[in-house]
Amino acid sequence: MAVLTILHYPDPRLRERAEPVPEVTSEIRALVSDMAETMYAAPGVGLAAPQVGVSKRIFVIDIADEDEPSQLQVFINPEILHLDGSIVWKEGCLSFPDVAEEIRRAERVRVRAIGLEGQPFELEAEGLLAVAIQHEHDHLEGVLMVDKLSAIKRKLVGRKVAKAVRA
Ligand code: GNR
Ligand code: NI
Repeated sequence: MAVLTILHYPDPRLRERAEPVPEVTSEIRALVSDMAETMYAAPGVGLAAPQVGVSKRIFVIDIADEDEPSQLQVFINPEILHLDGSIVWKEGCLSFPDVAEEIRRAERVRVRAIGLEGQPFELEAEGLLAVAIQHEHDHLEGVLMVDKLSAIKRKLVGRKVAKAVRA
């Protein structure tokens, strides 16, 4: 187990499209375990493999409150099957320290993925879980939350991250 280094914007590795996972091996399970440890240490509600420099289609999410038992959800080769509705959420991203911005996304999402035992599953989510699934899925496509902001806000966010990373 290890806490991995999280890449910060504008690292070019955050812009790559991640590769599908051909098989859930013990190496993949070890990576997922490190990703979960990294997410909890941060702490964050999600983490995608490209954020730790691994170009694979994997993300982890845990939206349980701090006073609740942890509920790790692992998504390998996730596919968004359906989106509907609209919701604005104040999002953060571990690759954008000190940034929180309101972003509009779908309110509900249906996703198919493979779990840690290699089993396919489907899930319907709304609220924070739906937002987090879309945020993490974007990371696998090299899409970042700043891409959803106006050019002016994007520039401000870039400067804020540079300052936070220097500090
Ligand atoms: O920790 C995180 N919080 C968060 C809050 C609202 C919407 C999305 C997120 S994801 C983020 C962790 C992260 O950067 N995942 O890629
Ligand atoms: Ni993020």
